Amino acid sequence: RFVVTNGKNLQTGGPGSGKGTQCANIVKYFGFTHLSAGDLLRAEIKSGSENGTMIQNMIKEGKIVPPEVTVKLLQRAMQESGNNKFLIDGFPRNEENRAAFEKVTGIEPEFVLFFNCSEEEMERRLLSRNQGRVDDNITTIRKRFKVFVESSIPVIEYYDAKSKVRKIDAGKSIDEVFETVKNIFTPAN
Ligand code: UP5
Ligand code: MG
Repeated sequence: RFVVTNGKNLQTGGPGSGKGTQCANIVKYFGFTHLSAGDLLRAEIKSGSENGTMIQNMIKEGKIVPPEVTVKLLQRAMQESGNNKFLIDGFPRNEENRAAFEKVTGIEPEFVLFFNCSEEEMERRLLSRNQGRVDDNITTIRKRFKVFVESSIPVIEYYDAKSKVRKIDAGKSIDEVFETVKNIFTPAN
């Protein structure tokens, strides 16, 4: 069991592994502020920002947006939240993003949740999501999986070497996965 005090926790796991779904549950139970890097980037596109076209093109290709953009959005959202307990969802996706975030914010995560799920299951979930995301098509999904394996897994290994990773079997039902998540966040008595 792990005791959360002033948590800054990262949520990672492949595309469609259920990060957003479980973050919503964690927020309800444990009072964290949920910051999805992907949601912040999509909001930035909608806001008509000068970076919007670049971000949109990268998301369509499953590529990782440079940290100058993403870290700034996360920092602003943290400041505006008025909270000091954050769940940062879907970030950092590569070493460059991780290093930039820790340098700029001075924040190291308390722990990192890794939602482990097979590609077959993640693909099934993404193709049946139907929320009109430009990256939920089979061509982009394959690219996202490749980027996850090549760039994001090394970040998980980096945190694992620091004993910060809590690996979760995310292939089960939403409720079953949340039972595991709850145990990780509940202080031991
Ligand atoms: N679902 C969830 N859990 C389930 C379960 N246990 N059983 C059955 N179904 C389950 O879930 C996906 C779908 O599956 C939903 O329909 C859900 O109901 C169902 P969700 O919780 O949305 O999964 P999540 O892991 O959040 O999937 P998401 O697609 O959001 O993951 P990605 O990591 O691909 O997306 P994200 O928004 O983080 O990033 C998108 C893109 O933005 C990236 O590819 C990249 O181009 C860019 N990006 C950056 O460049 N930098 C960043 O730091 C972040 C993003
Ligand atoms: Mg998500």
